[in-house]
Amino acid sequence: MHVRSVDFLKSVYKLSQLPDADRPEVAFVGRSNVGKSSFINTLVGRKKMALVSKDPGRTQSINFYQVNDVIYFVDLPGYGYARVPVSVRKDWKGLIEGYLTERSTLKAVVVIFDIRRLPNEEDLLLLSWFESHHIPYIIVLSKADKLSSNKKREQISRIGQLLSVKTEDMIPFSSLTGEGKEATWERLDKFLYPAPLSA
Ligand SMILES: Nc1nc2c(ncn2[C@@H]2O[C@H](COP(=O)(O)OP(=O)(O)O)[C@@H](O)[C@H]2O)c(=O)[nH]1
Ligand SMILES: [Mg+2]
Repeated sequence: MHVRSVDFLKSVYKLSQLPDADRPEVAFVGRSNVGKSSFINTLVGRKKMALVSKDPGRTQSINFYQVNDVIYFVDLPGYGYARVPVSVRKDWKGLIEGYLTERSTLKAVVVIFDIRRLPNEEDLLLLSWFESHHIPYIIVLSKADKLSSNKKREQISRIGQLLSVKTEDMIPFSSLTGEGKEATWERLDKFLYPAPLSA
């Protein structure tokens, strides 16, 4: 995908504020600090498109961006904050789960894990939640430049085992080197523009 334009559209705090579901969209999710903003920025070739949130304890929004005016990129609030008050977490849950289950034009969710961390129970729950709701997802392993190639292979294999995902189905990514950018777009394009069933 050649990205010609990226424009911030709006921040959504309630389901009633969602923009019209009139084009294919991809959503991005990951823990705070996993490299989600850097990943999105690298993908679209912009330095500072995604908003960088300084305070994960505050209520966050779902942020919509238009890419080439034909698709939406949707930046979801992070998950997995032990310090967030229960009431705030409930609000997020309602907003994010409502969005993910009801959005007819959502083609795939990109789930970002730090390649150096082993996924925990919460990460596994997130993926099984996607499975049970038939929401397609892509796994990206961020900060791949931080590991040697041996260590990287080892880590990809361990993460794959834990998640029951084939190693080739996960994309090692680095916003520093650009590794994984093309592979991610190839995968996304298939979800955004599926081949017609009959020619
Ligand atoms: N070495 C390296 N650092 C990264 C990479 N991606 C993000 N970071 C760093 O990780 C920190 C968090 O990144 P950010 O994109 O703001 O994460 P977010 O909180 O998930 O949006 C920042 O200090 C980034 O510079 C990467 O691919 N390689
Ligand atoms: Mg961010």
